Amino acid sequence: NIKERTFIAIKPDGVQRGLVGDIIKRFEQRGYKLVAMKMVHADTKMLEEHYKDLAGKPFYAGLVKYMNSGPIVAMVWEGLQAVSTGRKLLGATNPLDSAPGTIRGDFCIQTGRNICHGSDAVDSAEREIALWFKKEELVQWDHHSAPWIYE
Ligand code: DAT
Ligand code: MG
Repeated sequence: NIKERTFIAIKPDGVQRGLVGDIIKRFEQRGYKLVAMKMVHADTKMLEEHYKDLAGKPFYAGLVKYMNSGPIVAMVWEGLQAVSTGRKLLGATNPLDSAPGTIRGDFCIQTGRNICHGSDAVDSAEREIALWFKKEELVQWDHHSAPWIYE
């Protein structure tokens, strides 16, 4: 499905460290289409909802605090297997296990400061996109290189 969408976010550490451009570039140059983007300083309620599946984890409170510590850049990227390939572009959750060449493998060291988020499945991507974006914020446009990216 070349219309598959994933929710990608640059976390507060990625923003503070000046990595916004580098992270966007990885998705852009791979051929994915940006369909929504905004900078937002998310409140605790929003972040608790975003990470509700992790509510029982010992790191949950620290995770929400970290995500609330500054603005994030929230994005929706579209294209063939955007969800699973997006996760590959990000690298493993623990940056020490992330391969060099991935975003985490190139730019960070610890799980609790792993600079980016990506949806882990098509259904969670749909939930996260609906949580972070209004319908009208998802922009309909034609990627001029589509015929050069897809046969
Ligand atoms: P991912 O972000 O790769 O989908 P996840 O959904 O399991 O990973 O966890 C969400 C975030 O929570 C993760 O990016 C960083 C943080 N986290 C996960 N496991 C952690 C741990 N053991 N210690 C500290 N933070 C952790
Ligand atoms: Mg996750």
